[in-house]
Amino acid sequence: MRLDVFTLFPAAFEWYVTQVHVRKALELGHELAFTNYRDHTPLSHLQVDDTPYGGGAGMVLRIDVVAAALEAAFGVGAPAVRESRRVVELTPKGRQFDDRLAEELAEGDLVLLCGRYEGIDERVAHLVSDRVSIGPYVLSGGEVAAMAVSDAVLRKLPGVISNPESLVDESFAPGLEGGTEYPQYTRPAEFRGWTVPEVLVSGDHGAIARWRAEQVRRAAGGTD
Ligand code: 6GU
Repeated sequence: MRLDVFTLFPAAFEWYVTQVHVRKALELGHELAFTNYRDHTPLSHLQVDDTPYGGGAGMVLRIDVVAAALEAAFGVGAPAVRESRRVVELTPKGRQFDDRLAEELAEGDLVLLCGRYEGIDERVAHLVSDRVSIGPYVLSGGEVAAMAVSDAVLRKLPGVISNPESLVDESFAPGLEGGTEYPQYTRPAEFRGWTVPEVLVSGDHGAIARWRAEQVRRAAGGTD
């Protein structure tokens, strides 16, 4: 897939792109590109935002700036970009992101539009296919949300997680019927009197599997 992130702060992603699963995705031939809105602004003085019509606090990212950045990156009219890929505005007003949406977004090319300030001019609705939030709270910008979304999406690409076993039993995976993962322990077997469940050190793989399944059921609120 090709993943394009539009942001005023590409430097925010410098650490993120060094992560092993991101590098793995690139090795597998997937593409990751960052576009700084400011590099393509049609306005003078590198302006990208403006005061809100009707008054009020803060600044709003301009729609002409967002359109120019999309056009520079894709070489087609901005409204046409969503004909070939999902174009996602990251906004606290969006649909809440979840594992299923991560699967969906991993199916093709993807654009993530990060807002800043008070967000993007509402007319961005003409350019996007989706509006996505990562939870019911307000972040100062879309960058942290874009990292969360792209992290979850890249993990869905075949071969990005080298041990496919980690995906089978991962939280929310169908193997866990939408539940969260069972608890994990490692050495030491005892620390300050805190021990690990006996069954995990028993070597009885059947018993371990049953114990883990039980933990998943309990976490999901099951009764038996
Ligand atoms: Cl996607 N953006 C911002 N700015 N705040 C958020 C969010 C996104 N999701 C939750 N809060």
